[in-house]
Amino acid sequence: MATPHTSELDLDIERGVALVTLNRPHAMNALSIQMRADLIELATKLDRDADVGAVVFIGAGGKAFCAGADLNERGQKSAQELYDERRYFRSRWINFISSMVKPTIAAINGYCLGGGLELALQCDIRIASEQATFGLPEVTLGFLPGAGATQRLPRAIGLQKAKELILTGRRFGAREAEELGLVARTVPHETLLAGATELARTIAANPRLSVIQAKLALNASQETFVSGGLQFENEAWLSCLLSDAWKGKLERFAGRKDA
Ligand code: DAK
Repeated sequence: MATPHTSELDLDIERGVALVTLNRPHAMNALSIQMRADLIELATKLDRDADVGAVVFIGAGGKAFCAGADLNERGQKSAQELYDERRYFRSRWINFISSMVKPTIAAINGYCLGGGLELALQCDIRIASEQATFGLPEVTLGFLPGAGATQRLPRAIGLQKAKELILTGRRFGAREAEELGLVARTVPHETLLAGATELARTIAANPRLSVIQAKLALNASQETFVSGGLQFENEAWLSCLLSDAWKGKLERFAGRKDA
């Protein structure tokens, strides 16, 4: 049973895993301005919460992960209002999940469109229900994906495929998403939440520092030359050496051999 956190988000924290549910099923969990503000605030809070080792994002209602921007809300605003809103939100929204140090998983349980897919692209790992449908329809609406997809999608699936998907705006299913490498795996609809939670638990059970440092080193691989990334990897490795987390693990392993 989901626990309300705000009027449009649920939050449940159990055994090191925070489950964040986008809760606007009447609107296919489309991103209202309020929900976006709440998500930004919550991400910061969860990143600082010592009880949280990994975060799973999912949509309420079983039909949609998130159908993108709330088009009804946007349609009622003037260009000036949209301009002001974007000026405020863009820098906060564009990296609010990707800048988290805790690992994040998008459990994509249905429609994952536009800004919804851009939100999922900020997550470290995406798992999809077989019923999931993806798409970046912005160009068909007279815009372009403006919350990161033009940069993150090519890195995830390659430039040519990203161009095909963004320039046509076509929808595609979970199998294709898996073949493209956009999702790590596709699972039966009814097992999605359990699968994503189990994955998050496995990650959260590992020593916190090594998980965080590994994530940051992996992120660096996408943003620097190899030589810079290898340097970053070395610094990340050395900082793990200064923690005690590894000692017990290695001693137990060595003791097993001695016994
Ligand atoms: N926003 C608001 N409400 C939405 C919604 C959305 N994005 N998507 C669905 N809903 C609402 C529907 O209006 C409907 O509400 P009621 O009529 O029941 O009150 C309810 O969810 C159920 O939707 P449907 O009856 O349409 O359900 P179906 O199963 O038939 O279809 C669907 C589901 C997700 C395929 C369909 O609803 C759909 O195509 N939704 C729109 C998806 C979409 O295009 N999302 C936008 C992605 S692009 C901007 C302009 C554009 C953008 C940003 C800014 N400016 C002008 C600044 C675009 C950004 C994007 O994210």
